[in-house]
Amino acid sequence: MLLSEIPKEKILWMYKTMLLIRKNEEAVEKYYRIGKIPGSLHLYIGEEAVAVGVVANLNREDVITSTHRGHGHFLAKGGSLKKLWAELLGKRTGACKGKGGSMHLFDFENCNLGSNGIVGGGIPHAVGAALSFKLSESKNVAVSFFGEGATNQQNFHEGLNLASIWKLPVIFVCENNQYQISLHYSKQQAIEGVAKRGISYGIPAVEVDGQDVVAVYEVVKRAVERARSREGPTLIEAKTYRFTGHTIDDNELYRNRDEVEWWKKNKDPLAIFERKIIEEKIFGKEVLEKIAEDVEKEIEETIKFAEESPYPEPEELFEDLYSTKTKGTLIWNWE
Ligand SMILES: Cc1ncc(C[n+]2csc(CCOP(=O)(O)OP(=O)(O)O)c2C)c(N)n1
Repeated sequence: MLLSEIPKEKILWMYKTMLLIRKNEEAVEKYYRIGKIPGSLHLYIGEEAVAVGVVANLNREDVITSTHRGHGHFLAKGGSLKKLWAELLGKRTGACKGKGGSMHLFDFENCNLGSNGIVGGGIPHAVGAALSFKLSESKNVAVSFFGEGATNQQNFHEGLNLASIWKLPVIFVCENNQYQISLHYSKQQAIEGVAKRGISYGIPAVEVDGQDVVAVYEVVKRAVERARSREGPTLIEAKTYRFTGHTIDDNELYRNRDEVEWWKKNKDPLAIFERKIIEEKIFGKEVLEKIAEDVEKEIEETIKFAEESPYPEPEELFEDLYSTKTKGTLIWNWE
């Protein structure tokens, strides 16, 4: 697909969002290292093209579910940077009122059913959302992001099977960044690649270069069309790479520095996209530089906001932990 086939405003949005995700993760890393962010931290640097290439095809009403590496998905789906930072710092203005932290970023306003510390935990949520779309005859779709490690987990297999037999409007997006903590994916499964797993469930599957946002955009476009026209689910394996350790405290003894440097030098999704934009004469360098300036400013202002926000009061600790009555509407009487 040529860039000129994508509307210019969308290209701008894609570039800005990828840059925002990258610069934000870099700022979060710095902040964590000076002891300002409690809990664990899984950065998304290197994988930006997947979240952005996918979400560029979605409407606000389409649902996503995310992972423990979820800052990028949250921002791509329209989540507020301020709510993200306030959540990281444990402040009341955060996405989960300061009680979730990095791994639990929910944003119902933008139909993000949340990131999740349970590997593969978002898959049943996406399948459930897709079932509700089918039963209510809505045209919305659900997307579940997960890592390749999650494809060895039972939620993946049950989710794909149900989605297939019920022909649900759901897209399974596997971000194959090659490592499950310290284990290379070739040691996690006997067959090569995740996409092949679609065969056993009768689900069309495709492998795509996850470092090329245009390639991701193109395959997801087709998957979304399939879902909206009730043709059923699709499995997408985006081949990607995390440029940082599994968590921020990972000493990465399981992989070679040359390998990491090779990916940074040759497969940086931002550099690849920037080159395409310039070469295909979509925008000039000065437009991209202005976006970079705006992004830096937005992050700076956001950190100030999060720092100045209050912590929750101790008596708020037990609020919002359990759901009470469902706010859903009964759309199917199962008696
Ligand atoms: C059900 C479950 N099993 C194990 C873990 C421990 N764990 C946390 S992250 C992780 C690796 C996940 O790898 P992958 O799904 O490929 O995602 P990535 O971290 O590479 O993005 C594991 C095993 C967990 N959180 N949940």
